[in-house]
Amino acid sequence: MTTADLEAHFDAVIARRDRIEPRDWMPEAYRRTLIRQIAQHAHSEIIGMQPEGNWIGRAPSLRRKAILLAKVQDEAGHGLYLYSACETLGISRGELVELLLGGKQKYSSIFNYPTLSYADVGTIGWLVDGAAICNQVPLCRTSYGPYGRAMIRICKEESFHQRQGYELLMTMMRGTEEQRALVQESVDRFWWPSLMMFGPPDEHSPNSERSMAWGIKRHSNDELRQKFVDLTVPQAEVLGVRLPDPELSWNAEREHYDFGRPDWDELSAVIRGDGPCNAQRLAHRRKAHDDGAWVREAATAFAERGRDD
Ligand code: FAQ
Repeated sequence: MTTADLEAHFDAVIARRDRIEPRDWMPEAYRRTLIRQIAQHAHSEIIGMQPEGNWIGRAPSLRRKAILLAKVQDEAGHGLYLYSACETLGISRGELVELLLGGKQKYSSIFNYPTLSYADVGTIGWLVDGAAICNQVPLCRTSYGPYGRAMIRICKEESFHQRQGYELLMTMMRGTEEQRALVQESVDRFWWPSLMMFGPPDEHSPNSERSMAWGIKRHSNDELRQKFVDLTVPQAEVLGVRLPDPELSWNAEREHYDFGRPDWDELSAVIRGDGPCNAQRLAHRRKAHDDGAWVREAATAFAERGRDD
């Protein structure tokens, strides 16, 4: 087959919204875009263990501690499925980890914000996992097979995480005045950064057009942000918390909520590495990586011994 034939085959698979699989021919730019997005996604899951991990030792009951431990372990699992999906594109997990630790690949902006109170565990479940689900459910139908299949399982678990966060906040809202104030304060801090998780507005999203044409992304950043707002406002009403946006109101004509403009300069700064916790998150990850060197060495030695036997 000529390159033109291969390209035509690739284009036909994308046009009928079918899957590209690891052994199929693909344009180099498609492969590079997938590595960038899947790696960023995997790194987010791994770095994303830190903000909630901060509260494992201080969870208020054994039950809450067990739930939080299980949730943080799930995030590790998501990172591993995603690194595996990325490896099918011809890059190793070791290389991906080096790119993260060297600051050459990104992870989600949201994990550069601190978790200052236990209510943040609930808010992360409700808003951050909620935003992650809005973004990730369409990725189950992404054009690259291994990524889409990894997303199916991840979405099931994220949906459970979102509900545990909402249940935690609901319990606190039924508690004391002080607990309700903690929830409100936490929602005030996390609302805008959660909207920023969907990425820059469409007119400033350099990758969207190409990624949507290739079926990697099925919806634009702004479409998904709107969906998240529409789903979340009624949940906030049931919970009894105020979302910190004076411009938030139902638009009967559009049949969507109108909402204010996130601070895009803040998002750029956080993506650049100047967020409140960027340095701390990477330093913690580098230390964990160094501390775990003996485990990797032992596992490699064990695998080599197995080969000799
Ligand atoms: N943070 O042209 P676009 C989770 C970068 S969920 C940091 O719009 P694209 C679950 C972007 O990479 C969180 N960087 O880019 C969990 C690009 O960089 P470049 C992870 C951002 O790719 C919950 C540049 O800006 N989810 O972990 C962000 O088309 C609780 C221009 O942007 C995913 O990764 C950002 N928010 O769209 C875990 C989902 N936004 O070109 C623990 C998969 C943009 O310089 C606890 N990813 N950038 O390399 C996606 O859907 C897309 O990659 C977007 C960005 C929508 C994030």
